[in-house]
Amino acid sequence: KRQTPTVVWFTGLSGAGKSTLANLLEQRLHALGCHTYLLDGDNVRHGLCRDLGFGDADRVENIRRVAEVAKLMADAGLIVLAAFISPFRAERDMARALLAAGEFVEVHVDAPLEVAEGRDVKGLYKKARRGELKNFTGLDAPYEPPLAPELHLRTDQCTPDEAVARIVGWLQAQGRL
Ligand code: GGZ
Repeated sequence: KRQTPTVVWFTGLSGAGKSTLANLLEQRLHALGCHTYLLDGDNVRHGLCRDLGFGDADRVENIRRVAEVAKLMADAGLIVLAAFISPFRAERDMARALLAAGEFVEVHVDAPLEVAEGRDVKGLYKKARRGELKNFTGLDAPYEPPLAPELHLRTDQCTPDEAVARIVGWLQAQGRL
């Protein structure tokens, strides 16, 4: 199966749907015969980045490491799916700059804060509102939305299936799948 090494970079608030879309996209890509690797907080913050917290400097370092690993995996020929809040434009641009032109596909997984907070799958927003969790993105830590992402998906206005179909369609139209 022919595929072009690509990093699909999902950015957005906690609860916006990054992991949901990344996991579903991975299923679709496997069905198309693609080789992929999914990087997210679950497999990174417990290992490679277990020494890092959620202050600004630690988030910067988290994204720097993930971007370097994503680059290595893309060099190995994989389609890499990276799902991190990645709140700062500068670090997302740094990740983009590590890769060849067209290899970095920035996907803004966008839902209004009220919607993301309303989902609160893990109860983290509640904790943060009670003051038990500091530096929570969207509450007392910043999120800088992308200015020119390759894809902007409003997850409060479409189903996960629809959102992922848009990503697959975009990758196919670009000749990357
Ligand atoms: C934001 C936090 C925080 C704080 C723990 N702020 O929805 P989740 O739970 O499963 O995903 C969030 C995850 C964010 O980790 P990232 O590595 O993606 O962040 S960053 O890119 O900013 O480095 C959330 C949980 O960790 N979590 N504390 N204070 N999210």
